[in-house]
Amino acid sequence: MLDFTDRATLPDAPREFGFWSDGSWHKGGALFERRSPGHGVPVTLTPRCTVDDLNAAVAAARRAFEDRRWAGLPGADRAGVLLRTADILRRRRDEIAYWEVLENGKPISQARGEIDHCIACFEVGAGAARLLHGDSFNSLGDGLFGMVLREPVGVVGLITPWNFPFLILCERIPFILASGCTVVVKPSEVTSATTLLLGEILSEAGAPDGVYNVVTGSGRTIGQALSEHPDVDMLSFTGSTSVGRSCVHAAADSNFKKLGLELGGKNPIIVFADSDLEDAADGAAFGISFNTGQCCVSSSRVIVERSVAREFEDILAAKMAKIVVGDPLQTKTQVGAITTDAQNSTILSYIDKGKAEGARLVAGGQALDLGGGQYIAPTLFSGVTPGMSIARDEIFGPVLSSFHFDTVEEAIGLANDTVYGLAASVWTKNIDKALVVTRRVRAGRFWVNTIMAGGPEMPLGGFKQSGWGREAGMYGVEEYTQVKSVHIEVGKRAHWIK
Ligand code: TXE
Repeated sequence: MLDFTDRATLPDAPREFGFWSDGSWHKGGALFERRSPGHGVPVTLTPRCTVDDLNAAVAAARRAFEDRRWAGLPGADRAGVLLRTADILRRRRDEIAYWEVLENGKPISQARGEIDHCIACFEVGAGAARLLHGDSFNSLGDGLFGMVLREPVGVVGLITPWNFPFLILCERIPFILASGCTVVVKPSEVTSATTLLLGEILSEAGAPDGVYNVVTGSGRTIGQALSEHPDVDMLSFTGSTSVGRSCVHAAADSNFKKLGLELGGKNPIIVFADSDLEDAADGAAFGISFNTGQCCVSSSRVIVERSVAREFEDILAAKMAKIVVGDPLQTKTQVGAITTDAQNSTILSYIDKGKAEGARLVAGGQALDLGGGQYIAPTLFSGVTPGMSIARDEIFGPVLSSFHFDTVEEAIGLANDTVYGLAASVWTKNIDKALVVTRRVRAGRFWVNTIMAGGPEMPLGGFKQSGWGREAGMYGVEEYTQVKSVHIEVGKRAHWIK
């Protein structure tokens, strides 16, 4: 029996999972072995599903949608399932967090906080299931009444990444299910365990068979087949911009399925001289180190007013040096392991590029040998100019680039000088400056004197090449619906043929 409390240790042998389809576990053929990025030992075995497995799951989701076992229920009944799911997650919180740590490498205390956020997502989703409604038009004259119905889109395909396997899932699933849609999920092949566990949790909470299905495997086979599946009505994809682009092509080439996309970011944090520099430095250190910077809303570009730049960078570098990097199973750890070998190489190559392109290394800048896993020290480069690759590319690691500005216009220009528009923040005590910058910086999520705060009541999503559509809250649930205009004649029809 594994212990999931603060005394948690590594499993003696990797845990084997089946895949979840049509309300039960199924044995897969070939298995994928996942090694813990924090410890280097095998922790899970998950199926490499076939396209036949995927087709069966889509067929189950289609049946569950068409016979109205889910969409036909009162919203209150769907809300009941989502609230019971929240209760089960509360009970199994430490267990889900444990598998998340072992497959992803994130610190256990962070993972537990993420599960708390996931519980909130299910609670907000339950509210959305009850509140979702359309509109009416009483303005069409006495002879006609208009209603706008909100109807579920149908079968949704959901493709998720490895950086927040359970959190990104839970920022979508409650809202997909609240709308009355059914779903087939394809998690990242390296972090599938917790997405699979949600299958048995939803089933225990009363979700009918076929409403939630999980098919595991590689992006190139299962992800691609899901994105081009002719019987999937909508695809929600979170991941790299390049795969997002291939999903757009796949949707167009198959059935013009509706798309929701949350893609990359190169998020600015603007620090004015009149801000509380200690607060701003703490926000910047957190913004780039949280989840080892493998976060789509990581604040990876700090844009600081020149008159305080040196002072600010000194405070920031001192804070970054104090961050506790280490074994993700230890509760004192603040920054864990880099999740994949490929991502580890990518981050280290960008640190080399930063040095080669002439940026000044102020903090970190190296891999850390902490035994068994792959770790990188939170890193700060100063004197970064817009042409450098560390200024332009999403590194997706704990590497922060610092730019300097003299005027508000210059700060806004630097912030918007990116193809992305996912998130941004501004730090100032001047309300006028805060509002000017809030209005002018193009980003889907914005913070003033704070960072990464919020809850599932608020919508998530990006401007520009950071994506299409919004997830979470009422905006999120509405994405999974389509509207139907209904026109009702009142009284006797005025005849066309006399
Ligand atoms: O992502 P992929 P990768 C960014 C980040 C990172 C880079 C590469 O910059 O360095 O992407 O990461 C599935 N059709 N982000 O390569 O490949 C895949 O199996 C359909 C930002 O891991 O986009 C996984 O489930 N699906 C991001 C999911 O897509 C395919 C989070 C994401 O993997 C597919 C992750 C295909 N052809 C990476 N190929 C964020 N915005 O949070 C792969 N997949």
